Amino acid sequence: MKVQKKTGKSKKAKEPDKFSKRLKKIIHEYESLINKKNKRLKAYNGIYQRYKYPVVTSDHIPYFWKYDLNRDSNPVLMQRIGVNAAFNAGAMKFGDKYVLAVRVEGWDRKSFFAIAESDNGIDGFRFRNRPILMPETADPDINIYDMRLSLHEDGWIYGVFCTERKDTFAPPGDTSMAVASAGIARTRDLDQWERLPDLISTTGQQRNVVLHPEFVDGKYALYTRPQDGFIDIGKGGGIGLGFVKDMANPVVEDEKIINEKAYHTVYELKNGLGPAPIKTQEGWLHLAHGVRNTAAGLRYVLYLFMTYLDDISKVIYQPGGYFMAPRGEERIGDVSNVLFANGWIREEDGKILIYYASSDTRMHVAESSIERLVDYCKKTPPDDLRTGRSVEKIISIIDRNGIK
Ligand code: M1P
Repeated sequence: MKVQKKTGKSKKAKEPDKFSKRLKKIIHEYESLINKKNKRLKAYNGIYQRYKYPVVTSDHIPYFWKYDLNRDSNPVLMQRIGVNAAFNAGAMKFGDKYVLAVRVEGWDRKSFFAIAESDNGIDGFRFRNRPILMPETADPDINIYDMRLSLHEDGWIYGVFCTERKDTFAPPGDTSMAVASAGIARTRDLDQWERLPDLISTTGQQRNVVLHPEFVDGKYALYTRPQDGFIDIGKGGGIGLGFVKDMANPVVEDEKIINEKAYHTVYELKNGLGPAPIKTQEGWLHLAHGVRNTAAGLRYVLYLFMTYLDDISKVIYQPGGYFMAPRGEERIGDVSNVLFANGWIREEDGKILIYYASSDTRMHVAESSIERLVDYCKKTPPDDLRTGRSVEKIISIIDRNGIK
């Protein structure tokens, strides 16, 4: 029975207050997070500098995607929709905004894309009001993820991403066998997307497919990563390059591997291109991920390489080892020990913002420049694939430093 106060009002009359208080708290926490200033970390190797706070996390998802804000249908403001992680974002400058096409993964394990924008690229990332409802092909996507954005010289912004569907040849009872293909969509405003057919490749499944931003001999050039199975690469050994005459009929021709996986390297098990390469005066600069196996599971690190300006199939520089590896809190997450990058932005003054995800959970930014990254590629010793050679390189630096 409700206790009546002298005024005659029941306790229930206070409920709307609780609702308003809770809503105010939710909005306050959300706005405080978005408005939190980022800062450069002091630790610096001369090559790039990390920033302290993640730039996008699952907590950056707008509260109005997660809560039904109607008092009648949700009187105690329970969360109705959940987001598990926000990671593996494509990136580009769009007008004066720094834009991330974030892989958002819900509590239901389904990933989708949503655009987050910032004025300076290092903090203040705020999602647009609605996620992208990606148009489907005749064969609906079960999951989509890891979009690479390429502003192509044909004038379109392309988003190339992985589309995953159940393997129809899976034996009865196998509920995890899947097929990965490259989905393709294009847009002018990052809001309205035109879906094109999925990439047609004869080399098996495809993930980590990236569109080169320029025509090559009048054709679209795509970096691929053929793989025999959904997880296992098998014979598909490395980052490939193939050509497509028409993106509306994307059949890959002349696909060949240009950057191989290799024994006892950081890309021993598999590798894959990150974002679309950046053009520099000395060649195309590429950021990729390399994977090796360990007793604790797979370890994903980032590495760089460069290809010729006039022959994008030939690697000219490839520093040995990794460029970036998981560090501190980055090491822990849904899939621990993973750094993955599929977005970077080049500023007019040569600054480069590298957007990387840690452990399939959240997004970070690190800062460098064209000058530094090209110097890093040219002057860091390559991997000579033998321990003795690695020691010789250290001794050679010690000698050049005049140390006895
Ligand atoms: O879990 C690490 C990464 O695994 C896959 O990448 P790859 O195909 O190179 O192994 C992808 O699922 C990627 O999204 C994920 O970050």
